[in-house]
Amino acid sequence: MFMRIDHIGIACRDLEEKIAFFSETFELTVVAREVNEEQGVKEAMLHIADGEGGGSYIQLLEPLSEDSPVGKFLAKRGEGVHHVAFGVRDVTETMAKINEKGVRLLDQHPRHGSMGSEIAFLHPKDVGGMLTELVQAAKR
Ligand code: CMX
Ligand code: CO
Repeated sequence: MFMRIDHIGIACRDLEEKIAFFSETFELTVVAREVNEEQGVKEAMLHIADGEGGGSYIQLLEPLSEDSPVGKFLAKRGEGVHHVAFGVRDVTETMAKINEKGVRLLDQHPRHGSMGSEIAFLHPKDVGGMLTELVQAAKR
């Protein structure tokens, strides 16, 4: 089902400060910066490696508002790992397969993710406390 870890999403208060930290400390390169209004985030993707069906990244996330998913997370838990995203071949197919096993989908249909990807989230309470994202990378 999972081809690779696509990214680790990290909630932060100051995107520019965290981009500087991650790129300088770990010698990572920012390959995309986007504002995703639907997800309520301003984000940056830092490339780590290339894998089957797409790359793997660190995703830095700053909330656009306090009542967005990342805004609420920061208020409750502070900065840190927010979600883990797995690369899948076909997100719609994978959502259906996982939902059949009783895991709640937070999205009924795939949404737009970073760099032209299609994404969907699984409820953290059904995945041992880990907010889980499925990613079908854009065709290269
Ligand atoms: N990881 C693990 N648990 C989480 C969590 C996270 N990121 N976010 C919330 N939770 C837990 C909370 O701690 C809370 O648990 P308790 O009841 O035990 O305290 C419970 O889930 C409910 O949390 P809440 O603060 O009341 O928030 P909501 O239920 O309103 O929303 C969630 C939680 C996961 C449904 C919502 O954040 C969501 O839909 N997320 C998916 C979309 C998203 O996160 N987008 C931003 C990233 C975009 C991208 O990657 O591109
Ligand atoms: Co993500």
